[in-house]
Amino acid sequence: MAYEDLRLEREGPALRIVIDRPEVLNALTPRTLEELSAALTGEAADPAVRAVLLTGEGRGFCAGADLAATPVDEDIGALLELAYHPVVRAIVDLDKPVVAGVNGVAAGAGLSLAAACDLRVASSAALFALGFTAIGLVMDAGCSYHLPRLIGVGRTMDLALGNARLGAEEAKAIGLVERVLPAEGFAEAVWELVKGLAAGPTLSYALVKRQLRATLANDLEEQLALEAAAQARAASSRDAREGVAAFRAKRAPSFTGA
Ligand code: LHQ
Repeated sequence: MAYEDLRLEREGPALRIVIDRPEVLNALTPRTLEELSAALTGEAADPAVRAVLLTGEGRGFCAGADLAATPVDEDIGALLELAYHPVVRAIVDLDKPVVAGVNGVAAGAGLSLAAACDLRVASSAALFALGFTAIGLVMDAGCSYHLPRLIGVGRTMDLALGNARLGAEEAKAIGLVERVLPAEGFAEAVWELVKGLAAGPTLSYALVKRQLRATLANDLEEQLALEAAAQARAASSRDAREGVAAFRAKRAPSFTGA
């Protein structure tokens, strides 16, 4: 598919999806969202792709809904269901790691997308703000689901009502991002990190993703059952055989994702 608002770059098993509207800090229009959905369920779902980087061009990661192009006086509920929710579901449903490379400002639904990803790696120049209530709106695009799971209900409430702008280190301190990398060379460094994940045991990563996505809704017995089933599946994979053989032979494993 040809994209207007995105750039897709593939290097072996790693796929980089760049939101490419730097003049508006990569704010989201219905077309951008349609393209994100297509890329995440199309190119990213290719079994040969084993890890995905979602990042932004220029000094923004994503400034949320494009407030110039989004008809806020129309049926936003329908717009969310049609344009935003498929993107959130696609990130969650992909059976491989999806990393948000937060190169710059992440606001509103842009922060929602980062929160939906499996890992958040921020540039030291990144800035985080919910911003929804600053314009009289509420958290959307999965923000009220994912953010409390990452940072807790109290901190989410504080950020949602106060709209504080957090720098990368502050965001890391509260668990909103997992890693911070220097702004200089960020694009290359986060891409190396994703390429490393893409060379990993993809099935075991997918199963871990499922375990952790399920854990807060499960009780102990349900989670033990999920672990046993997932471990049985992982253990029967070629990568598990290779991982154990490599350990015994005292060499580095060579994973294929199978
Ligand atoms: C933008 C945007 C933007 C358009 C910067 N839109 N142009 C709501 C409605 C419907 C459905 C679904 O979901 C939602 C949820 C949401 O996402 S609501 C929240 C939307 N986002 C925001 O409220 C953030 C708005 N932006 C800002 O507060 C600032 O731009 C931030 C703090 C992100 C960055 O500030 P600065 O670094 O000072 O940059 P800037 O404000 O100068 O922005 C640069 C350009 O980008 C500027 O255009 P211009 O032509 O003046 O250079 C902005 O107008 C444009 N831009 N965000 N969301």
